[in-house]
Amino acid sequence: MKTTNKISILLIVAILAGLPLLKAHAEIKKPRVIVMTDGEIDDHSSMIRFLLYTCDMDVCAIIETNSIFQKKGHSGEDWYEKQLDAYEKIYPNLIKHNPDYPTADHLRSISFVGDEVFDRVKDLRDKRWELIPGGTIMMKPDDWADTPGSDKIVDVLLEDNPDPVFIQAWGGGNTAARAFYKLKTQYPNDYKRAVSKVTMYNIWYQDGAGNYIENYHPDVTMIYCGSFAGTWNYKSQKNTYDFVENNVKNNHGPLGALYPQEYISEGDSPAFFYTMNNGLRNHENPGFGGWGGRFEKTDLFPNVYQDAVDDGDKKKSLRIWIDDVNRNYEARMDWCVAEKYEDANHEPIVKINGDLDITVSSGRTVKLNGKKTTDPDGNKLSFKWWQYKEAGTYVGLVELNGSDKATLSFKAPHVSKPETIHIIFQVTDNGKPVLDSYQRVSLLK
Ligand SMILES: [Ca+2]
Ligand SMILES: [Ca+2]
Ligand SMILES: [Ca+2]
Ligand SMILES: [Ca+2]
Repeated sequence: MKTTNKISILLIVAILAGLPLLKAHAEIKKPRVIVMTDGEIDDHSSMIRFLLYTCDMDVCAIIETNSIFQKKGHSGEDWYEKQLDAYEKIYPNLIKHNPDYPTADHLRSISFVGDEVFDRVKDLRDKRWELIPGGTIMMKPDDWADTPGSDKIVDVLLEDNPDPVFIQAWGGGNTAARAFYKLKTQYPNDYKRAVSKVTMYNIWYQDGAGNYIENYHPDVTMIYCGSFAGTWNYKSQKNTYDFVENNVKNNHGPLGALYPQEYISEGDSPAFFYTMNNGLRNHENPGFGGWGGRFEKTDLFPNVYQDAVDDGDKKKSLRIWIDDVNRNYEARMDWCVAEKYEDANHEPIVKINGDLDITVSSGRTVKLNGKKTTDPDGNKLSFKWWQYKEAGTYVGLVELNGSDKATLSFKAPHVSKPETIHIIFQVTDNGKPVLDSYQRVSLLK
């Protein structure tokens, strides 16, 4: 059959506005997240950063668990309680910069202890290299006791809310495994609806839950992140001693003062970078890429993803954002102590005119207008449109006209089958520190 020579191109200019700082952005739905932390020392560091981004997410629960590395867990200690107390002290200041921060009492009300049973992980550390997608199932949670943490997961997933829930395993996933088991056996009519909402972002599989969930709960989207190692974990970022000393631990309030390490060391932070509401739409699709990295489907299961290898480099998709992420953190730390809004920097508010899902034909000129982008501090803005090549299926590079202007035009290329192209509109201010916001344009043709 003869194919038409006019190929349809779907241009999706998704609203990827900057972090929703102002009320004008209240319509953007914040990702619902559940954190599971094993309380390792670098989890303490990640939690401090996480707390400063709770205004950008809908935090449903924070659950303390164990892992094959922290076999007894750390809920019996008070590291987390101390952080919430410090957060409470800076809260009056934080809300001057973003009114959406939850109170410390609210966070306390959604904090739980989950699975910290030593015997379930005691023999697994030696087998940790087998705890990968497609690995052997080494446990089943059938006869385990429910925990306050697993029951909270059940409650959140049973809610009559179809929006995705992002469960982050900073440690083991046993608490979630038990929750999924309970849903399957005690709520069979709700089970599929409940677990289909879940994307679970795993920092490795730090117990037997990953391989169990892959096989027994295949409707759960599983992300296996191994590339945190070498990008965000212990000492993988060079020369961060001064950053931590000057921008976190000293003169930035009681929360920063609790940062337990002398350098940036946050192996688990990519799990919540994935749900950053920063315009990159990272969490809408594991293949999109963003602060939390980019992932490709394995051929083992329909809903299991692992680190994408971009340009032959598994760590590239996390590494390209590290500077942006840390400068943004520097500004958040300033919010802890800046008495007035004007005394700290805030991200640009990115806006692209018109429909955000656009269909165009091959050969047509696509015009995108980001002129309504503003900065809440009145900073000077610079613009960069760039093609996120790995995120799209189209292998070529598109010629972008005006890539350093607020408006962009380019010609939609001719294709022989449906393809996608992702264009990022990156807006950078000239405040201190310099901050970026983004908007993604995805072209389906
Ligand atoms: Ca405790
Ligand atoms: Ca951890
Ligand atoms: Ca500072
Ligand atoms: Ca600014």
